[in-house]
Amino acid sequence: MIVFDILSVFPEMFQSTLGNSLIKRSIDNGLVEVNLHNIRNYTRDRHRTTDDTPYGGGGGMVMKVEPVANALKAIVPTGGKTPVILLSPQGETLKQKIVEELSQCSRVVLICGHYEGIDERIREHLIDREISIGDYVLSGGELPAMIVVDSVSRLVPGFVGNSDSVLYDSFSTGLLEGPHYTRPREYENWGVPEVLLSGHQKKIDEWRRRESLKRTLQRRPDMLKQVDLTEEDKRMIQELVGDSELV
Ligand code: 9D3
Repeated sequence: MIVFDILSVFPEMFQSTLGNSLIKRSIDNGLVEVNLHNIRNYTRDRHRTTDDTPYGGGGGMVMKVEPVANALKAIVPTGGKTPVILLSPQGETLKQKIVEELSQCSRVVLICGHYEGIDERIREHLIDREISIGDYVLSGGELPAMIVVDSVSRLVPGFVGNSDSVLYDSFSTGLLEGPHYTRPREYENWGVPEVLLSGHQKKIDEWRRRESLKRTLQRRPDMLKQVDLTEEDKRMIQELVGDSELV
């Protein structure tokens, strides 16, 4: 069971996603809980202001510290075990390693920005961690927060269909998957590799490993440096590079 508390000025953005996905099933099954908190509800001024102009001038608006601080005081249990995460383009890039780490938490707080910037005191005093989902510019932290919820939730034991498939996730094994095929044996004149139809399991396993290494070598050679390769793997890679089967 994991609880996500999401702070946003657009909490409605989450409803369609959470109501129409595999996560919905986990929510219904009580494995995942998502609490949406509108930052605006934690403002105390007449105009319910969540942002303001920057000190020192310049364009754009800056997310105010008080509403976020008020919201966190109301939401986060004292004791300091719950990670408070800011979704921001300046954060560390989300990787499966981080996803695995977060899936061990019983509770995670996600703060979504929607501004050109945030008051630095939020970063200095209120958050534990800052996460980006990659080097491209989005309009806010809501989609990134949903990506965190999605990627973490599927690792929660009991999540629909995660029994052993998660163990073979590309980013857990450290290699990309090779090609898959299913019926029919022939479509138009597009066939299926003979070895997969041979019934010779050892040969099939060997072929799959080789294809997985080949694909990783072609598309993500950077990943090969992070993975523990067997002597057999190294031999296969030598062969692949030598044959320049890669073109
Ligand atoms: C004009 C402001 N931008 C200067 C380049 C900074 C900026 C702040 C906030 C740009 C985008 C955003 C909104 N994006 C997010 O809050 C965000 C994000 C993203 O844009 N890309 C990847 N990951 C993330 S996590 C949160």
